[in-house]
Amino acid sequence: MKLSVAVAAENAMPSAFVVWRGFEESARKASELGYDGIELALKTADEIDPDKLAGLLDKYKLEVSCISTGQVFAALGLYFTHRDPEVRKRVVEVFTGLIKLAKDFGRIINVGRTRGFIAEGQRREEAEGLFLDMAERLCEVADPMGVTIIIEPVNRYEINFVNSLDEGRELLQKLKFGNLGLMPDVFHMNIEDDMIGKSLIRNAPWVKYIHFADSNRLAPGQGHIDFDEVFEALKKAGFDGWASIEILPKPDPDTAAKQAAEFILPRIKAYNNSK
Ligand code: LER
Ligand code: MN
Repeated sequence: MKLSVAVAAENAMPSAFVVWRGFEESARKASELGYDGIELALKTADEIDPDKLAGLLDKYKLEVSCISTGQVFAALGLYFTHRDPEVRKRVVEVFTGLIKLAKDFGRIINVGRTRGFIAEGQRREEAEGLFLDMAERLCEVADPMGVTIIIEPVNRYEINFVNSLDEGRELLQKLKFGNLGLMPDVFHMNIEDDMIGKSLIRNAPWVKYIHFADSNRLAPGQGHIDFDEVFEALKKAGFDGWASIEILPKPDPDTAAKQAAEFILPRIKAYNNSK
């Protein structure tokens, strides 16, 4: 398992849910704290110059763990279940750009709030149908580029569609693509899933990446999530992917990132040594 931290562009909106902003500064600080990579929260592919990014990664000995797309929803208002086909067309365009970028950086794209929601007056079946159609179109784009699309179950207070890992798995099982999986976030799982460990084990084949935050969304170790249970379950699930720190930047971004690294990195070291 490797550890990354969520970062965004300097000018990302307040709704960008990341620890640090500004790619160069974020990369430098992540590297200093011992992170293996950065998770890039982008709204469009042209927010970052691929050559500059490659240079940064090389300079700071980091990898991109994943490109995350919360800003596509929060800043651009684009999502899979939108009833307007023109909006869905734009979703495909924006995602195609991000998938092309992911081909060279991380090979994983997340779909969190961009999956959309069940709108007022919309039937669940309609939202689900739109979601499945969009997921299929994007898997077809991503598959030949070796990019995996991962769906993140998000708690009911943020969205009303795909809240738990079981719900996510049941939905994805309706699609016949190998480049599709789940991105559990233990903060959301603590609200929605029966037991974090049991759910991770039950959904093991679908778990491709994981977000770490504590129950209060502060750095792991600052709340009441049992991370020993999480690591034991991931071990039983045979997980060997990226974990990413996605927390509130409190009390300040540097302290939060340091607390997370100091709590999680020794556990990852023990986890990797116990193979
Ligand atoms: C995104 O990864 C996430 O966890 C959401 O809660 C952000 O709103
Ligand atoms: Mn998350």
